[in-house]
Amino acid sequence: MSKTIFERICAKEIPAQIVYEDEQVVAFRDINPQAPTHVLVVPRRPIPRLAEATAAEQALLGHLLLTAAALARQLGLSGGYRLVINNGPDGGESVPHLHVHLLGGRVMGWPPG
Ligand code: DGP
Repeated sequence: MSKTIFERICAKEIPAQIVYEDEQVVAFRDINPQAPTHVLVVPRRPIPRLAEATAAEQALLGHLLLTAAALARQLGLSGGYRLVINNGPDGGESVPHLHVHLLGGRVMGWPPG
């Protein structure tokens, strides 16, 4: 199987504005930002999407969310922010590698599109 674009970013094979990384996750600026702050937090392990995550990934999923919350603090999103996980075609997922969108720096509308 060929690598996903996010695996290639995690491996530094293609450039991205990385804002955080550790042994489990990498966070980088979205190439097409939908808010003044738009960061993607991705597991290094290429889980295609949330629906395919298993109980074995429970700790990793928690780490993804806690990393997003820590980054929101670090990036100064004190007024609030939104986390989004798009799952499957109806959910608007375009890259088949699980990722959490961290969006902030503006007031979010509801319902989302
Ligand atoms: P989704 O639609 O939830 O699968 O979101 C995928 C996001 O990934 C989308 O907001 C654009 C972003 N993206 C796609 N390719 C690249 C890339 O090569 N670099 C970066 N930084 N972001 C990318």
